[in-house]
Amino acid sequence: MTVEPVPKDNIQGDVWPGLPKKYETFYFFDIRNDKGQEKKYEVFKGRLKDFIPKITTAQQALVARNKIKDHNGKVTELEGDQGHLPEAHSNISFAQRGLIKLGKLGIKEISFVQGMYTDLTAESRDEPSDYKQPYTSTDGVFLVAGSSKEIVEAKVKEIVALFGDSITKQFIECGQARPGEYEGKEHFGFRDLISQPLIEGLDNPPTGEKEPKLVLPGKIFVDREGRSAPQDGAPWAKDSSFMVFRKLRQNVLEFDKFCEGKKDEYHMSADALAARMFGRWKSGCPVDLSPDKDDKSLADSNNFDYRPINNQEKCPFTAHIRKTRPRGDKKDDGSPILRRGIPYGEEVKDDERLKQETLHNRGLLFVCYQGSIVNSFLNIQKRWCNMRTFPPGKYSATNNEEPGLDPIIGQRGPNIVFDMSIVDGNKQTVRLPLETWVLNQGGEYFLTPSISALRSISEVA
Ligand code: N7H
Repeated sequence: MTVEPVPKDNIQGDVWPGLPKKYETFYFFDIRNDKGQEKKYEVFKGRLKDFIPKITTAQQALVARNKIKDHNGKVTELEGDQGHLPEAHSNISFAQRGLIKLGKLGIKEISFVQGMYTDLTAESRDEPSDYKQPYTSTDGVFLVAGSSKEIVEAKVKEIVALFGDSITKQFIECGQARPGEYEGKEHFGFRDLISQPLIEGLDNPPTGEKEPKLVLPGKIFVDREGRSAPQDGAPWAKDSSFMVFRKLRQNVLEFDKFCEGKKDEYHMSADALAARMFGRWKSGCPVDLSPDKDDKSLADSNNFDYRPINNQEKCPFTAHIRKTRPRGDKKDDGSPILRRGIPYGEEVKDDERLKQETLHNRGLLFVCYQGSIVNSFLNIQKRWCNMRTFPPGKYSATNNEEPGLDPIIGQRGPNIVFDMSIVDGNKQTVRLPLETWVLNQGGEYFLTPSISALRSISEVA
């Protein structure tokens, strides 16, 4: 049976295939009342109608990416010199409180309805003090991505002028690809955004035997085949996707110092220890395919599945990429997310190197899209990364102890030992105590409406 494909002109381009981005601004806004009219937002709706044709759809993003590819010979999310293609692209997303103002009710996704702050401070391990911006009063966000700071800033100005007094700026977050040889790498120095779920009807099927299979479109888009959460109360939302935004600070010097400090005890180089924690070497090469050295010829490889699955000699059970996408450890790709993040903050500075201490805020503006936050992001963060017992059934290979937490994004909790099981350089299964190198700075859940959903939202009563 063939799956009905999601129309590329009905989805926003950052969801799929991803907007080309060297620089990106997230402009968080509040929707204002019509003048003198409480709880009426018709002016905003009118402006939104004018904005819809300016949104970069998936179809247009594909064209833009291909143009860059032709220009450079290659392009990944963050790679490639786009210096000669001065373009900026915009998308828009709404938090639940924005949709309520606009009269668009019926979304049943519980996490989205209550928002990230409530969801993750009440029922998971975020602390209220993590939230450094007023995320709990944000109605929506414009996402503008492009080839340079100037071009993105000009586009933001254009959008702000279009919406005029129908919105108030709350705050902005800016990300940029790292410079020179570090382009495409995040601040710990690892290449990011190599592996993404491939979607039936949009992507070509994987070619490698061990690569994860295509996922049904309903895993990423609302009300499509394979849907993880029915949205029958909101038929207008078809083809939309839920966006998770999370600002994650990275303490790079502390991470490096830890690996250097532990290398002798674990009988491997600092780079090898770090690679074990991620599941890939800095180049991107999977440790499951090359456990002892970084083989750059495998930097793009996605052809691995951790089999035999009750063995962690090559890749620890709790390595970041194994926790977040267990491949052979699970029957199917149960919680797929399309990751579209970008680094923020400046490169590590001399004063920090001198003190061996992080003094400036830098990290990742983490963004991911999915058909259900509960079944994807939340499941990954809360039930997999934060749980010592995941993946299950590994006791015989971990000296009858629990596998441990995700060393990169696992969050400490009361009475929880923060460590992981690992096979050291002498082939001994031992515990590695962990420190916190990634610190949450807050975020929010959004709906990235399809173009048809945006038209429906913009209908003036
Ligand atoms: Fe992770 N990093 O940039 O160093 N991540 N991530 N992530 N992550 C991955 O395989 C990183 C975070 C996933 O398909 C790689 O494409 C950092 C959150 C998933 O095999 C690297 C942070 C969540 C995958 C990083 C961070 C995820 C993945 C290897 C925080 C979800 C794909 C590149 C600051 C809750 C797994 C690659 C697969 C890969 C990094 C956060 C999920 C290098 C630094 C919050 C699903």
